[in-house]
Amino acid sequence: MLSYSSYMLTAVAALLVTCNALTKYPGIPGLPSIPGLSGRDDLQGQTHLSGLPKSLNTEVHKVLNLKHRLSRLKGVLVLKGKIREVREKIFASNGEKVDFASALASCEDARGTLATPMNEEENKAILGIVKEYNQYAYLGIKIGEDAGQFKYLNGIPVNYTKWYQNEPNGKRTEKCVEMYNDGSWNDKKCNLRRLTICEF
Ligand code: MAN
Ligand code: CA
Repeated sequence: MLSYSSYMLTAVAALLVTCNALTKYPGIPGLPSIPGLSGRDDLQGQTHLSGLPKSLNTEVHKVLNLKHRLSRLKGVLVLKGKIREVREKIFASNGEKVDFASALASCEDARGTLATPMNEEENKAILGIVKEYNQYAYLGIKIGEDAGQFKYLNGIPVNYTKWYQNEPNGKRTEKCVEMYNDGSWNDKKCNLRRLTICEF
């Protein structure tokens, strides 16, 4: 009993550690390695993870292969300007101008939500898309019904803002927020057509 559960613990720990190291792991057997990465740290050339039964070792390598493949696909999307990445977030647009509810619905249909800048870095990434299409965009921020406070779509009050001078000025009549093409924000009615930018 003890040996089986300790096996599983070792296996899970090894899987997590290995997955964690994967961003810099080019050493998938049968695949070309990435120049500039070498040495034991990145597991290059390691074909068997010690302490793992063969079947789990195979599973670990399948996961590593998938992660490696995903990071290459991500490279293609970044290269083609289809996505912008900020840490864990990915921003992308379908290029369509629609009202707030439709924009949110299309982001959610794609398993994302409307782009919601939580800091300057994210605001700049979204601004990049606004500039690329030269269209203002709705953000994932709405006025709360109660105190007229602006909130994220999960109901939490915003803790980063980039209001244009003298905004917000809609006095509860402008319940949505648009991003201008300098990255600043304006409270705005929700029924206009604005660029859809999602985050994933
Ligand atoms: C328009 C609207 C408002 C905005 C003002 C700024 O009236 O876009 O939301 O605050 O312009 O002058
Ligand atoms: Ca306004």
